Amino acid sequence: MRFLHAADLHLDSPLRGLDRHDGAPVEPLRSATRRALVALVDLAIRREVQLLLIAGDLYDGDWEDFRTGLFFHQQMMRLAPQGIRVFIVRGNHDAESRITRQLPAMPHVHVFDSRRAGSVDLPEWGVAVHGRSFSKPAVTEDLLPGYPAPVSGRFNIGLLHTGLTGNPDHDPYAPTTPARLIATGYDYWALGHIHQHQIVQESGPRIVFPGNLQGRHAREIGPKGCELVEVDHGRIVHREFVELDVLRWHRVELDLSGVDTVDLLGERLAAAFEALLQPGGAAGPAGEHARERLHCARVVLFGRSVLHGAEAAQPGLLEAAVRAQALQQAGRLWIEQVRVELASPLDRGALAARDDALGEVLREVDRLLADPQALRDWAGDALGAGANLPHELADLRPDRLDEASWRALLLDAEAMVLAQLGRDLTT
Ligand SMILES: [Mn+2]
Repeated sequence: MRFLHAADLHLDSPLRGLDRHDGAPVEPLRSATRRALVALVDLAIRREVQLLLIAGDLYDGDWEDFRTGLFFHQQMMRLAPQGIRVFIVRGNHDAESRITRQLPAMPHVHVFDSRRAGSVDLPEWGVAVHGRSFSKPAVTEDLLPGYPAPVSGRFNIGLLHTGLTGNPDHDPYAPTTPARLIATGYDYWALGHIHQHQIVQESGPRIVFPGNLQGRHAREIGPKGCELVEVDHGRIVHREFVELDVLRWHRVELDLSGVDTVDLLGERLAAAFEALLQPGGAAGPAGEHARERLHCARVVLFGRSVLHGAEAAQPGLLEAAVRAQALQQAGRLWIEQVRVELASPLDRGALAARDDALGEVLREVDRLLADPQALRDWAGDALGAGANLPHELADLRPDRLDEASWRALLLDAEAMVLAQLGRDLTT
């Protein structure tokens, strides 16, 4: 007997503003959760499983219209002729009270009740499945005490949407402990809610969060998919995590210490992107599906580099360099965001201590940063009141800028000075 365990599909999850990014692949982003579901159903058919388990948050929230529900129906109907049964619990995102629209039930798809835990015995496969849905989004009590005793002689599977003992990224819904899961005497706990793949316990019973099926934004990085489990005579004889995400999120952190030209930056980026997209690397195993996968990266540039000054002189330079390099990857890589966290290669502390004009400038910057009123007075003296600014730029008048803006301007100016000096001091 084989089964798939998936959770947190968040079907038709909205883009959360991603489509506003420059050059964003809007359609691939928008359809990703649907295509991952198609990949899940493909896998169920190809590997000839008997059961598909979905441990909550199948939907992201109430359907905008009936299309979301119809799409799910359409995919589930592909499983019916194969004799594959589907078992679902509702989670906080698709709790009974949240989903107002409804479609007719499908005979091979069982959604567990939210009022009490229920069981379905499947003697033909030697399996019993137990579960309970969320009635409302914020379930704060432990749902476990209501779960039925294991059916003797069966491989007992429990479905539960739970924050378990707590996770900083997720609401602590339906909290419970591994010890209590173990005490039920079940053989497998199919959990959902935590979006990161996590094997809570290898065996006795096996307790697993498969993670979400498809990452939805730049913080949900790495491979996403489901668990495939094979049971023989009541024992797990094989298990694997199968990557099903059609679009994968990455965080690329690049240390630019010693990288002092845009060309060299390009070389470093090319190497980093090649490594990322290489089959078997972060891009996942080789194969047809892997080649079709789109990769989305947030790039963080850090370290001490004179490029810090080049960026200060020409804001946007480094982001443009990163995006240009990503374009070399033939449409397989989209840069979601570039974060420039570079520092000047010069030892600022040592420079500020110098007994010359440069040291004096840096000491003056420090003095102004420490004293908001002094900064305001100095800026007023240096720039005047801005009376000559055209009307449409009135927001930039010195008397209208807040303290944070002044500090940012001052640091930008310092970066430009140091960049110029950096060139002089390092050549
Ligand atoms: Mn959830």
